Amino acid sequence: MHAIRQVTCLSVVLAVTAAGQAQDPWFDTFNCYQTGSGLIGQGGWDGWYHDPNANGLVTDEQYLSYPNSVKVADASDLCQYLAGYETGQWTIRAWHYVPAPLSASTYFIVNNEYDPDSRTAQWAIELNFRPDGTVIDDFRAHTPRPIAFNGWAEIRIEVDLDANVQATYYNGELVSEGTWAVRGGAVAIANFDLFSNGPIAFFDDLSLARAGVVCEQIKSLKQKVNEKKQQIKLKLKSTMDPQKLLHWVAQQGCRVVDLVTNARGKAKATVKGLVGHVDSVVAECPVPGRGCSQTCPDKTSCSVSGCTAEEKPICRCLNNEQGPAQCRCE
Ligand SMILES: [Ca+2]
Repeated sequence: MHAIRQVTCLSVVLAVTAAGQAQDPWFDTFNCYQTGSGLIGQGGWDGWYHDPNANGLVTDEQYLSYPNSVKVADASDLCQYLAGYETGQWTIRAWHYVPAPLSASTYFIVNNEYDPDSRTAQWAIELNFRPDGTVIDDFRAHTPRPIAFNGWAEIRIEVDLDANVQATYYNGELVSEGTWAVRGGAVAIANFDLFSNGPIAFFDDLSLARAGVVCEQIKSLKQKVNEKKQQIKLKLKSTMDPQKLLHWVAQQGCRVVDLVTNARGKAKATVKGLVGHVDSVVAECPVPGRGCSQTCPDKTSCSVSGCTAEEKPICRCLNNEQGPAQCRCE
C-alpha cells in the first residue's frame, strides 16, 4: 500500500533569530528509538540530575505518531535540557495520554533553570494531573480542567520570554496565564521534565517551535515507488509564497529526507534504499531569518539576462538561504 499521512505543521529543525543568534526549535516523536528500550541516553534524554533510575520506556502500547511514544510510570523523571532559549516567543507542545484512573499525580514540567551537575533547578510550569480527574497549574491562579482520560490531548504553552509571560492550555482550554519565571530565576526555557509520581502516562510529539508562524499547505504530493530499484521519487507542490523557501521532511520509519521547495513552491527528491511507501510529510514553518531577507519583485517579473533556452530566471536566496534573494538562471 502506498499511503501518505496528513500533512501537519509539527516540527522545525533549524531557525535563526533576527539578531542572528542560532536557536534550534526542537521536537521528538520517539519514533526512531527501539520499541521497548529505555529513553535515557537517547535523543538527549537524561534522568533528573542524571538519575539512572528515573527512566521511561519507549513503547508502542500507545502512540500518536507511529510507532512509538514514551511511557512514564513509577519513578520516571525524564529530562531534556534546552539551552539557549532566552528570548522570543515560543510554543511548547506535548501530546499526552492518561489511562484512567489516576492513583496519584503525574506531571508535565518545564524548568526555567536547570543544571544537573550542580543539582540546581527552578520551575516555570508544573502541570499537575491529579487523581480527582483534573489538571491544574501548581504555581498560578488557574482553572482546573478535566483530564481527557484514555485518549490523546494536547498540552500547549505559549511563552513570551521577552515579556516574561505565558499561557497554558490543555485540550484546547486555558488553564492559566501569568508570569513565566513565576518562582524567580532566569527568564528562559531550560528543561522539559516528564515526571510521574507512580501512575502511567504517555507522551508523544513533543515540540518547541517559534510561535506565531503559520505553516503553508501542500497542494499536491506524488510518490512513485520503484520496488525493483528500491527507491521512491517524490514530487511536491506547495501553496507557499513563491518568494519564500520552505522545508519539508519526508519520513519513512526513521529515514528522513529534507525537501526544500524552490521559488516556485516545488520540490523533488529521490529516496533510495527504501521499499514500500513514505510514511508522512511534515512541513516546517517558515521562520524569521530563514529564507530570503529580501525578495525578488515577484516571480513573473524576476528577470536576468544570459539564460539558456533550457533555463528560466528564478528567484533564489543567497548565503545558504539566509541572505538576500536574487534572480538567476536555473
Ligand atoms: Ca511517536
